Amino acid sequence: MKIKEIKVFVCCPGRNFVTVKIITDKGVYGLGDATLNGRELAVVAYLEEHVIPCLIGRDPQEIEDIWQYLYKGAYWQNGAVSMAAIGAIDVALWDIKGKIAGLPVYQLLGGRSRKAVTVYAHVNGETIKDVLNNLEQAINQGYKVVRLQCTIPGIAGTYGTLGDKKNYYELQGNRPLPPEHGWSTTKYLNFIPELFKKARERFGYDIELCHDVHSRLTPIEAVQLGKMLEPYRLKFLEDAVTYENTDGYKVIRNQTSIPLALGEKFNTIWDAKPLIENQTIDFVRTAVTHGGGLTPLKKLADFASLYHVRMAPHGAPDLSPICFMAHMHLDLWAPNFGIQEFVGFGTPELNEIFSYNATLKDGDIYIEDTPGIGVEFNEEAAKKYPYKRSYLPVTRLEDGTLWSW
Ligand code: EZ4
Ligand code: CO
Repeated sequence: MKIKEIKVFVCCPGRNFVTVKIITDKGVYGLGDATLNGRELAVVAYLEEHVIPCLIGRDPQEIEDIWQYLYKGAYWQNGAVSMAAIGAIDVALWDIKGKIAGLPVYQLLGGRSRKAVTVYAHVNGETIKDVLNNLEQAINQGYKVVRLQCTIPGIAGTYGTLGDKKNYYELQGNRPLPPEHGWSTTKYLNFIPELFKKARERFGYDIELCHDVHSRLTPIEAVQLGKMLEPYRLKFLEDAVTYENTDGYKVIRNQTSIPLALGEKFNTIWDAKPLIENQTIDFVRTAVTHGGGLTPLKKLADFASLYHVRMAPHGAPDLSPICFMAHMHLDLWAPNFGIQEFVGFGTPELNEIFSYNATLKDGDIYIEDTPGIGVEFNEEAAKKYPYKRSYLPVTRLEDGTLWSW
């Protein structure tokens, strides 16, 4: 079997997605997600100019060798652009292998370790009251784990909240230049513990709660937050500090018992290695798309399992349904799966382009046993929604200093 052609599609059903399709000489094809929010066309160029020419004529069954060839062979290994490109190729090859075998990909990874994938929902709002009312709805819908974010009074465009928008697709799909958001650590630390205090007072401790700081704090500020949140027993605090400051996580770890999640921006197992082996984090958030595919994520999961670190893949709306389904296979298999981030099944426009069989019941996702990854991509529908340049926001302190996003 040989790779005959590789196509790259960019579509914008509310937000941009980059999709890779590997077509073989036997007619079997595979799909991968190469979406890198705000830098989509850099990945397209990386694929079209540098990756695809090397792959035509190769045996698509040699997933490991192709991964090593693209990663080590480039000499300039890692980085967000290259890993999104390699990740998409890798997932498309697993999709092909599953189709050849007639098996869903989780079977190829080692079979299922659980009946379904437990997810955490996003709950947010403009006031604590709004957030708690939305949390009540989420609990009634059956969610067992929920991420709480609330607008901080006096902070324009607080991370994780929707403002007057209905959903994340409406929020983030049309930003021809980066919007500027505000930040004040003092206002944040004075406000956010109250949200979790009120949530526990009203709903008790059965519902599991998490929170995403989005790398806005310094290590010692994260210690203060961790200590203030300890009584409310979070499942995890995500991205307390920017991931480059690996030693900063030791500062947090040594002083608060709050569980820590990190890694949506990791590109390789090497980014995660010191944090895992020093046991400074509890959940790894690396996505299949941004971490270079299922091949390295399987290794990351096995490595993390040695240290009781669990997998909690990034499930933001700027990952396509192909990544979502790849995560379903990874999560069904990984013995050290923790929790999957989930922001809903998307918009009608998105589902016109990508179709897949997944159902949500009592906060768990079930997938159907389809060979491969289990996603279909409608090329004609994708053409109706052409690429639109769009950016993630930047964050500034009140005095104008550019802050971490
Ligand atoms: O930063 O979607 O946990 N989810 C997040 C998201 C991501 C953006 C960029 O991928 O932190 O908001
Ligand atoms: Co996050």
